[in-house]
Amino acid sequence: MVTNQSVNDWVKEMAEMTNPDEIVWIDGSEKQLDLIKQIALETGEMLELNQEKLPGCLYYRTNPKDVARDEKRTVICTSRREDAGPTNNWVSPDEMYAKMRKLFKDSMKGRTMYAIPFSMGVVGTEFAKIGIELTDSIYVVLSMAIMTRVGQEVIEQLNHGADFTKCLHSKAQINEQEKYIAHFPEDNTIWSINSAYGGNVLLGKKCLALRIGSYLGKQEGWMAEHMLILKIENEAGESKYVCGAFPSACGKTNLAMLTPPDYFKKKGYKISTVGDDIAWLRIGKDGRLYAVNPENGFFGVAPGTNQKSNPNALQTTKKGTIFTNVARNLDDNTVWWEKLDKNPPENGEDWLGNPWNGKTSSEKGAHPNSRFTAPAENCPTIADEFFTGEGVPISAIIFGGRRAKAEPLVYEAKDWNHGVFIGSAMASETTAAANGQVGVVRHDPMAMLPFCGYNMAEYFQHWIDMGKKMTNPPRIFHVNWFRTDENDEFLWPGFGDNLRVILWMLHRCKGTVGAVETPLGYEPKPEDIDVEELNITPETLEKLLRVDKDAWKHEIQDIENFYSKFEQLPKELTDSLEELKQGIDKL
Ligand code: GTP
Ligand code: SPV
Ligand code: MN
Repeated sequence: MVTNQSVNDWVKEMAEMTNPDEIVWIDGSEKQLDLIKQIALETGEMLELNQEKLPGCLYYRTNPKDVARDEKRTVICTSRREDAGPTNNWVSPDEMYAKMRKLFKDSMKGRTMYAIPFSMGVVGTEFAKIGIELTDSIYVVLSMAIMTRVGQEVIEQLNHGADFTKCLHSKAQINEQEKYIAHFPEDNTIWSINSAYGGNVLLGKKCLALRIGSYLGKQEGWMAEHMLILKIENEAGESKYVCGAFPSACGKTNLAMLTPPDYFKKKGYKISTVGDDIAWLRIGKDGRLYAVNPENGFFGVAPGTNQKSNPNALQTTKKGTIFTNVARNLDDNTVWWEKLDKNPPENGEDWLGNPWNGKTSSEKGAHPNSRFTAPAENCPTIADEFFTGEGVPISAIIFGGRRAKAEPLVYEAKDWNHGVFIGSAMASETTAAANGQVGVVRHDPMAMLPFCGYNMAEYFQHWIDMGKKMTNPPRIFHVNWFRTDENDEFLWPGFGDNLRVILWMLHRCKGTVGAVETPLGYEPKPEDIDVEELNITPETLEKLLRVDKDAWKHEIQDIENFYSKFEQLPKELTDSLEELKQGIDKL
């Protein structure tokens, strides 16, 4: 029972507005979740999959126009426009509340309002933050129960007076004209309506853990980042941890769960997964940066996931998982997506629910942004540290993008501030993770363009300030697994072989390997990337590492254009840009 008066007052006020038939508090018990699941199966909102092959797994389909994050409908509502900054959509809080109150009026009529108490981070740890999501969607209830820590323990925290983020969601009529994902950082409040797609409705994830989180982090002196967290154990049994910020659908889940090439496995290298999408970072007493994964599950891209590319992710989805917008095999009631295997169903149903023969159809069976929602504890490589919720010390931060040209395989920043510049200047080809055109290069600083809850110039300043507070900051690197040759083929094998690049980074951190200075930063000497048992020619490696003068002249112009959006940028960044320009001119 919730005894916290401010919680009860708020729930009452939201219920008066949305007018549900009843309110059900989620206690997190299996029994209750099972009952709720039965309702979704009876109404057809969700489908049960083959319970022998995929125990506890469900299938869910969204409206065909509601299959990805919607950045145009995502708004930051601060009193002052400049506090949202030039990269966010801004509406004043008064105007947005007024507009949305009308949409939420009676939006839950005839339905149940579920109240989901959840914690981002292990309940009660230093890093953890609490939220309550009110929703009329069973899909949201079951997904939040996978993605976050839900239930009684959180209610106890609330009853002890813990602060919480007020999250309200209604699927309403799924009307794309009236879809809004609105953030009110000054009120610690999130309102989302007329969507049912994960990133727009699982409000603990991008909305709380990144947009509200980044705003709180700025005020409280920590960071909320779109980053994976990876643990690497070497032959000697030493453990190191790295974080990586890549834009949506650019390889975080895959890097976080990577399988070392046999050669490294035999030598005794071991990889574990701490997080695949979000990292919360704090400075420890020893002056190092520590990271936790505030989530409790993975909301991962399905297409491309297979036994070879990411066996750990595949294994993770074998039980207790919700699949969204993938194809179905009607013969055995299982799921399928592009590149899962070479055996698509003949008697299938595509993500739209139409009959689909994967052997003969030229149409895709799964939506390119179809996803799995799977418990982290299913992951064969999940790290012990994930469960303690205590931070792991970060040796390196990796920025990366999906870039066919210009960006080399890897380079290292000269120092923290130069690394912040590299992050601020990042660009990547857009993907199906957000509505809009795919494959267009756009600036996506620190992979946070869609997720920074305040003015991005201040966010850059926050990065620089955090650097000043650390006596032993992580080294910063930039990678690109996606550089292509003249035939548009990837030059680098990627996936498990990315470990080879990470090991170079760890050698740099230790000081056991040299480097070549370029205008971009320090690049590896080709012989320092261990390509043992990898079929790659010295020419290909040279192409991967090449700094192309003409391409970089264009890059610099693009960075200048992007920077011109901001009224005031930290001088450290504009100085680094000037230095880069001079370096490239001299090539
Ligand atoms: P979000 O969940 O949207 O934040 O994405 P993510 O960064 O976790 O991306 P994910 O790991 O799911 O990868 C997205 C796509 O990139 C998948 O189709 C992968 O198969 C592909 N991919 C991942 N790593 C590599 C790589 O090293 N090389 C190549 N060529 N493709 C990769
Ligand atoms: C992303 O788009 O970066 C995701 C999926 O990780 S979502 O949760 O929808 O944002
Ligand atoms: Mn993401």
